[in-house]
Amino acid sequence: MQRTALITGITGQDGSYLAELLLEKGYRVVGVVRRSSTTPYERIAHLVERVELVSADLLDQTSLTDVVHEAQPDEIYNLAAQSFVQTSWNQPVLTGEFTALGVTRMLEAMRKAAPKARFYQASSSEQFGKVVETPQTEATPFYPRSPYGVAKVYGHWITVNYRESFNLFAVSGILFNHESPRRGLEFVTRKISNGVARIRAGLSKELRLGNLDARRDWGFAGDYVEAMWRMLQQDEPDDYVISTGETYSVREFCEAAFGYAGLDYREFVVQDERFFRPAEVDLLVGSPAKAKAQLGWTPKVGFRELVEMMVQADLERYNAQGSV
Ligand code: NDP
Ligand code: GDR
Repeated sequence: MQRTALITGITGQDGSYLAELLLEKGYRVVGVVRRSSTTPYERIAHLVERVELVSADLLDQTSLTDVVHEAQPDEIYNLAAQSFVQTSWNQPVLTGEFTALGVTRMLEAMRKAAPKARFYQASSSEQFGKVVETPQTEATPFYPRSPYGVAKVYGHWITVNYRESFNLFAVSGILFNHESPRRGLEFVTRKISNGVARIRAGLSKELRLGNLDARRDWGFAGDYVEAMWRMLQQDEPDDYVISTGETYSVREFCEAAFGYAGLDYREFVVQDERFFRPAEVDLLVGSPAKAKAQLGWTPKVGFRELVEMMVQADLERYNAQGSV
């Protein structure tokens, strides 16, 4: 019997990699897209013939319940969210509606329309925020530092609560930063790889960034969607940290990215107050020990390989297109 997966956020970075993975595994993939006057399917343009796209919005309970009822999925991956941390200070209420209450709406949709399905919630290392211990594990208490982080803590606990209250197979994957050539242009890694390519193409002379000393545990998105899938194949629902266990600063990312293109980042990177945050998460590093032991998951792509993959993709894009 062919299995069916429903993905919210299929047009996002992770949704596109997850859809590829599930199609390879023979799933019927149903992707939720929200109504727009344009068609923002850039990341899944190569997949649109192979997936079913259905229209619903995280803000609208009826539309979510209807798509779950119609698709009758075996697995639901709730990836949709307002996912940019900086924006969450400017749009805190909307972030709460999408990123926090949106999870309850999806869980309600599943409870009413497909209670036997398995549910994955996209939780985040931002929940650890001002970390109380290092490295962070599944047992580390949360201390979020942005409206986004606060909303994700809600999403995490409502998932745990629905599992315990209604005996649903609902899991929360606490994923650390994961990047790729498909990362949105506003996130720091892609901003840097794109900035390097623009400078190489003669389109920019500098790259303006915020806090260069912030440290992150960066992995490759293609590896992380594999972990999501594995979580839903376990006998019992449980929560997992997914990370590389290594940490690098934004400065080190710049050094590697500009270096790969034969440039010295110190000649181009300018620190700009506009990109500093009202409250910062200085050092996030996760322990993937439980994921390794129970899911048999380890990241395949290392830091340097990730940086080079991203810069190479942007260099090629500018070469192919002339300018963007
Ligand atoms: P993206 O920002 O690339 O994608 C977000 C997706 O959510 C898009 O498909 C977007 O649709 C969709 N979406 C936003 N609002 C709504 C709405 N109201 N109704 C329906 N769909 C909506 O995120 P990523 O792929 O990077 O991340 C996936 C998930 O994982 C997110 O929940 C994120 O918070 C979380 N996460 C990400 C990490 C990372 O490092 N990437 C780490 C930890 C957690 P549209 O294309 O129309 O905008
Ligand atoms: P993050 O990712 O907030 O960790 O959230 P982002 O790439 O935006 O920031 C990482 C760190 O880089 C510093 N930084 C800058 N960030 C941006 N965006 N732009 C800049 O110019 C800049 N300069 C320095 C930031 O201060 C920060 O410390 C991502 C998202 O995918 C979330 O959805 C997800 O939950 C977390 O990762 C885990």
